[in-house]
Amino acid sequence: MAINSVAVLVGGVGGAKLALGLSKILSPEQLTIIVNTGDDFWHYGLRICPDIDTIMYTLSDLVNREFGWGVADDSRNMLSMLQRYGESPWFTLGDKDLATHLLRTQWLHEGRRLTQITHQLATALGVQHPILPMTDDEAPTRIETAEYGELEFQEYFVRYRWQPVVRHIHYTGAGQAHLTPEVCDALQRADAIIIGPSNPWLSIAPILALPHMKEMLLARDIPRVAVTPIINGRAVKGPAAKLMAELGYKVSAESVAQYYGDLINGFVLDETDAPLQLSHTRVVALPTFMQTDEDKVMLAQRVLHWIQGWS
Ligand code: FO1
Repeated sequence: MAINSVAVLVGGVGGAKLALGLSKILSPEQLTIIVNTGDDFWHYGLRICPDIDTIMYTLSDLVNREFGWGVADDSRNMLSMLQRYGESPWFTLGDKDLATHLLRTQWLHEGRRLTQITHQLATALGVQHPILPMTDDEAPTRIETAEYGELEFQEYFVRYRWQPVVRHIHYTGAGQAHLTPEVCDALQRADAIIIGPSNPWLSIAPILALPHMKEMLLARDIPRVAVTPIINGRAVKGPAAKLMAELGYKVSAESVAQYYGDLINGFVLDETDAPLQLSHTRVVALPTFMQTDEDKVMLAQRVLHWIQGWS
């Protein structure tokens, strides 16, 4: 099967790693990166879009590789000044990163769409592959916790370091949000869909919660492949394993595949994990743990090679 156009759905640091690998193999005409915006929020009057920026900084090689987000070699003068004013800032905004949020916020206030803004920012940083927000509308994910009731996503994730027990996740706003013409076009052109090794409940579900998204993914008979974020019952990074247990799932790659259900017809398991058989879904075991850029390119290559072998 020839693969000429891939749409990859991502959010967070794990998804950015695979997106980087794919971007090293596929041209900007062949790859579209569709990004979760459920994590986006307003903070000190600024619009922060963490997952978009993580992809943008990763693909432009500006990313802070230690954290996986933010800009490398950034300073924190603005945060120090906030502290002098008596604030206790819990969300780290580096001085260089701040420029991204300032421009984005100004352009949003001028009435421009997040899709256009993201294109302009990414292009200025030298990124050629299309990075598309899942929607131009605000569609915040909210987390219902045992300790604090309902929290904004970043309060749960950063302020409370994802320690509260999650009772429920609300994809607030997603139900009223609209798919953009750019996302629709990418999905209609794609001859393969890849779901990155992102947190299924926090990063991918907000994308899937958009009206018509699932129907669009299922509309054509093409490979729809998810890459596991769970290896040997553990999350590579972040709260995926803890969250799964709290939501009542067995913490395993199999649970991830079952969660995606009919939406996928292919699943990439880690090669060190127990073999898995799924009805109606092809399974392949590959080295999914990505540390170096070579690992990222290798995984992307092997996923594409696997899909190309489908009859
Ligand atoms: N993650 C943190 O754990 N702590 C932070 O202070 C933090 C700041 C931050 C600033 C800009 C940005 O683009 C991302 C940032 N992140 C931070 C990462 C981000 O909140 C999460 O990784 C995602 O929302 C989860 O996908």
